[in-house]
Amino acid sequence: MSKPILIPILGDQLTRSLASLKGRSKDESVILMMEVWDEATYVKHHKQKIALIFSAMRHFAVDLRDAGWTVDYTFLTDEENAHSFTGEVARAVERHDPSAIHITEASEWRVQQAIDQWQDKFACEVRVLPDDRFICSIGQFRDWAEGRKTLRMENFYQEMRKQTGLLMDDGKPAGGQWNYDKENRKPPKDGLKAPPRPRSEPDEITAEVIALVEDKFADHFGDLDTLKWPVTAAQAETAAEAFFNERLPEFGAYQDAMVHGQDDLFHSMLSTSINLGLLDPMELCQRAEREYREGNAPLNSVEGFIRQIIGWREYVRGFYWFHMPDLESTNALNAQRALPDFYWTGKTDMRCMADAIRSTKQNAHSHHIQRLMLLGNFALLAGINPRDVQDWFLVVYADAFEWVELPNVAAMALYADGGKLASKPYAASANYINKMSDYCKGCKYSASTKTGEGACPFNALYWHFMDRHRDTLESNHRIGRIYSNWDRMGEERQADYIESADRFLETLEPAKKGWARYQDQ
Ligand code: FAD
Ligand code: DLZ
Repeated sequence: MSKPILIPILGDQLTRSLASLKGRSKDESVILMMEVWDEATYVKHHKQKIALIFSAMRHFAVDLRDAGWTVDYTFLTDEENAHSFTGEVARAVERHDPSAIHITEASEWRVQQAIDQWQDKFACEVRVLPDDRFICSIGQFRDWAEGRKTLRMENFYQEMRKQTGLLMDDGKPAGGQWNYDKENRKPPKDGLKAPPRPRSEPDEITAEVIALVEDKFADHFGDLDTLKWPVTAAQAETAAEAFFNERLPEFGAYQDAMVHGQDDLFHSMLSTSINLGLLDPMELCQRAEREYREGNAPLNSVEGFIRQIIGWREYVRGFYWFHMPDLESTNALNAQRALPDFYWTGKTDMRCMADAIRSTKQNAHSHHIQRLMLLGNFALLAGINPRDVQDWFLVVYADAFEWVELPNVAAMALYADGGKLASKPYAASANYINKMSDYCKGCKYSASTKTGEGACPFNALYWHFMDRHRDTLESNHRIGRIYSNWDRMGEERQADYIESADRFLETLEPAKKGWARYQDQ
């Protein structure tokens, strides 16, 4: 081979049709895949997340080799491991003396910053290609966003529907409406159960990786023996097939429902596979549309699923790149409280929070409404500082990559961006949780008791939040009118709420250092 092209493939770029592989000849290319310490330890990722990524990377390397590519794979435990992507690329440049480096842009700002230095470091040409697995490029989003007073997912989503032609009939939205959100909020009926999803049992490669994680990352959060995420495109395909056949029809109606011990409900559980590149988001949307056209799934389910992907997923990705690096440090509500320890231990009498944290620990996953309306909502109401909350969400979920985690946490859940992403804070009292779940029935706290002993803490915290942010929120047309309810309560009742919330907040034990980051230890 004359001087090869070096093609580094990152841990979430496990796609055969990746931009940097397209049009490349196998004879002239060396693919570089790197397990590196810096990525495994910049936060103390859930054990399952590290095992999933390493296993999926190792399987992908085998798959590429089987297809005839030359793959240079560097293992975490190699004695010479350079710890960082840049260090590993430097070692690979020594080994292969490439004529050029071609890489698909990183999904995360931190990693792309490092890649942007490569042209100055290496003598050969460095070419960075747009990641065309996303439907909307970073530049396209910027063009759409620039000059707008407010960014709203709904407007963006309609553009994406028109651009992709998904669920469009003669230029109009299928069924006559763009959005069937109102039909995505059915409360769970008693005994609501979804069919179990297929689990991918660990093979030899995964078993090796599990042993590695047990050895090197023993003090990281989370259970490892429950790891069942797809680690190959074929396994992800099986998971997708099961979703389309068995759960998509009910996905729409119960999208916002929560049931104790039912961790997946009718959700697709495909985010890890999509984020790693094992499944193509556009193909999934096309398949969902086929299910609707063939009469196998109702429109509220199919539109809801497509909205999550070409709407929310694309929107938060564009939003992330549009607002980085400022998004990382934004704290519009000046929230300063430390994350409570129970986020790590699960030890709380709030049955809903305990269940969501149990599922997080056990599965490295909880579904959207648990993330937003329990874990996020509590942090918002209690005024937990965004840094702590961001770290927690980045650590604990197997699908957590900063480009998707940060906008969801800082902007959607915590309103820390001051309303750039969402038109109002997603703040809710026990009333909402009681309506949308079966959590409150068996809980030590009473959802209908507003203050004092035995009252659900979400009730007093809700008004504490509203009261302390009145100056900011009263003029918000979507939320401002609740202040007339607050005023009608009278001073004594208001004081009752504030005291109840304060008493509860005093009981919160701050998280011990060292759960999220090594440098805190
Ligand atoms: P489903 O409910 O089946 O939805 C289908 C797909 O739509 C998902 O797989 C995902 O790709 C996409 N999707 C749905 N909602 C969103 C959203 N808000 N943003 C982006 N994509 C979305 N998602 C991540 O992938 N990684 C994260 O780190 C992450 N952190 C989150 C933190 C908070 C506070 C909140 C509120 C949401 C977060 N989400 C994150 C979005 C969402 O909760 C997960 O994508 C979803 O729970 C994954 O489960 P699922 O595949 O069963 O999703
Ligand atoms: C999250 C993660 C971990 C734990 N380890 C690696 C790794 O060793 N090698 C790798 O290529 N990627 C890893 N990742 C994903 C990266 O941290 C990062 O999210 C992606 O490169 C996207 O920017």
